[in-house]
Amino acid sequence: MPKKNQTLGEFIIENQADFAYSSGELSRLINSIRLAAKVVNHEVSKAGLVDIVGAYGETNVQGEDQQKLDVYANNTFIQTLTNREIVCGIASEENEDFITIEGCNGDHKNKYVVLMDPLDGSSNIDVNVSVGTIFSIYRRVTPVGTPVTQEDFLQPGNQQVAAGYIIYGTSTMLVYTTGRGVNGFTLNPALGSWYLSHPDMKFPEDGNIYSINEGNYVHFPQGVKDYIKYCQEEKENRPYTSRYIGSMVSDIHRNMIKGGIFIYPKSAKATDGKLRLLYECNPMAFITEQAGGKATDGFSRILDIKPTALHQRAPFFCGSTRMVEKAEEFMAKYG
Ligand code: AHM
Ligand code: MG
Repeated sequence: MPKKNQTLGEFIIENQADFAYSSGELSRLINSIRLAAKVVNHEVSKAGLVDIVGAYGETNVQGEDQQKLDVYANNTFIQTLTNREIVCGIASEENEDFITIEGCNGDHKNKYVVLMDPLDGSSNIDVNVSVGTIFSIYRRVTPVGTPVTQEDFLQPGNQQVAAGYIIYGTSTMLVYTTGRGVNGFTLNPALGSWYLSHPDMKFPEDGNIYSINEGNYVHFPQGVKDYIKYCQEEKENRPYTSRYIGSMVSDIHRNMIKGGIFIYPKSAKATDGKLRLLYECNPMAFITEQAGGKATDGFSRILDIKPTALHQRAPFFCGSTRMVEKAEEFMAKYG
């Protein structure tokens, strides 16, 4: 049973058994992610000073090149993981292809691959709205001792050994799962320590918040249009509340705490939806299921989709189980 006020470091040590095939490698990997997250958090929190120190993409007053924050986050996570030689490969939403990491003396001995969206919702930075980092960890399927291949990254989400997100919000939180529930840690920026603030997080089984970009309404499938009308109907505990930040990590984080559904459906404009299966949907789906919620593409389980391309997209229905099931009922009417 997780203890309150525990630090993330203490939690990892105490829960070693949670890490499948525990050789310490996965613990070290999570440790590297928490370090990179602190570095990115420091930079994100200075974003409002951009007019003072110089805009991103320009040279600042110290003569240093200011990187765009999503590029900065991408480089920070990649460098932190690469320098510690604890993964054999990284795939990022920001990179066209995956990166192979050779390991010590080029021995390709490391077992894990990381897939990530280094700064999700980055269009929100300019207006001081929360953004997030999403990560997903798998054991490689190709033999240790050889370079990773695309096959190691194109595994269905049900093979994830860990997944998590960092939310750079009013406080900064790291929420993750290793397949035994979901725990949330809040950063104390003065000390640089993450404290267990949200042990054993659970989606309420039902909720009253729906999160969808209704501006795209005319392009949505009929099932989604009907579900939106259902949410707005004056009946039982409805109408529901509509909340859409446009930063998926924040929208799903709020819904996990309060009870709700997040939908990014396919549309006439985006025939497979917008969100990326490997970097966004799979990790959020794993966390959601581990928190007792449900994540589908409107018809079937996200985690059972066999990926065919690194940057493939998927429609995403995610949240409190009863709400997702209700949305699926409407979807099923139109096949
Ligand atoms: P990004 O990875 O380019 O930041 O896009 C993902 C984001 C999600 O966080 C968010 O839910 C969605 O895009 C918002 O898209 P839209 O503006 O189409 O509603
Ligand atoms: Mg994204």
